[in-house]
Amino acid sequence: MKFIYFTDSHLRATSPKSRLDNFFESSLEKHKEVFDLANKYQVDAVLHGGDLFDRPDVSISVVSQFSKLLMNLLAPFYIISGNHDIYGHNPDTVQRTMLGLLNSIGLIHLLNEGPLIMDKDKKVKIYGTPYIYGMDREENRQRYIIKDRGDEDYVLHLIHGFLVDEPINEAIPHTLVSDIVETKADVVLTGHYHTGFKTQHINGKYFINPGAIARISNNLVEINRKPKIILITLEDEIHIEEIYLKSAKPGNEILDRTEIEQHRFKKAKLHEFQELIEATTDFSKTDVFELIEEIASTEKINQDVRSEALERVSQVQEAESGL
Ligand SMILES: [Mn+2]
Repeated sequence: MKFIYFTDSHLRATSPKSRLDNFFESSLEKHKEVFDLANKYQVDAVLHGGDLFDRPDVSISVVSQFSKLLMNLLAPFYIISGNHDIYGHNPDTVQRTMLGLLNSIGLIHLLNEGPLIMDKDKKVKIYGTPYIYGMDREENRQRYIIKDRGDEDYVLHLIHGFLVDEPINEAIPHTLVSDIVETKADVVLTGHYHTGFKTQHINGKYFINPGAIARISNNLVEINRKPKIILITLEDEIHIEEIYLKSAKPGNEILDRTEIEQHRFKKAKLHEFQELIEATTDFSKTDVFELIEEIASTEKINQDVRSEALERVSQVQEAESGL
């Protein structure tokens, strides 16, 4: 059986300030190429690692134009929700989002609950673990680990979380591949960390994050990174192939470096530091949920108060979204 995997599309109508091109048009071109590849390779499913949309309430025009592309995709499209797809980092809100809308009309299929079984020449079980608040805190590590296996030939596991191959700054909650090698999944597919990492092959298992299909930030890593997708072929063995997208333009054509160039001599060190931070995190440093968490832990505020604060912020976000 064949699958295409890609992640972090961040579809939105407006262009991020770092981009020189029309971000949405470029996004549509890339997705068209991905779906054309899926049709050409006759894959059994397209798998997406989450953050399809940049916000839970992206505009109707974004959803309708993307839906037109989806209608030309022959294989089913399976996805888990990422932090950007939902309100308040809470996957229970997904039915009230644009991702939930596409799921309810059957254009995409959410894998947030329960595994899917596909049975053709091989029996394949696909698990989905959506992003939740505090996903990469130690108490949530078990979400990354599949404990049981049945009679299936292969197990795939889609996860939206900060999985990395090497330790990074401790201040940023993350999970290491070495922490989850006991998983019974054969192929672990993650997103969230836009830079991605080199595919890890450990004890016969694959740990894969090809990096975001979208390039949002103008740091050096992103400028040199070329968007790619993964072709997974499950026969008697697992074959993993990387395919770079032809429609993705070179980073220096689409990402604006002027501000950084101007400061080249004066503030080189500062920018180096800034780029390190940006490369290791894709969420805003002023994320209200991170702030609540920080205040709650430094001020030793109890769990009930913390949960209530998070719940209220998520209600306000949703009320203000206009959906
Ligand atoms: Mn993302």
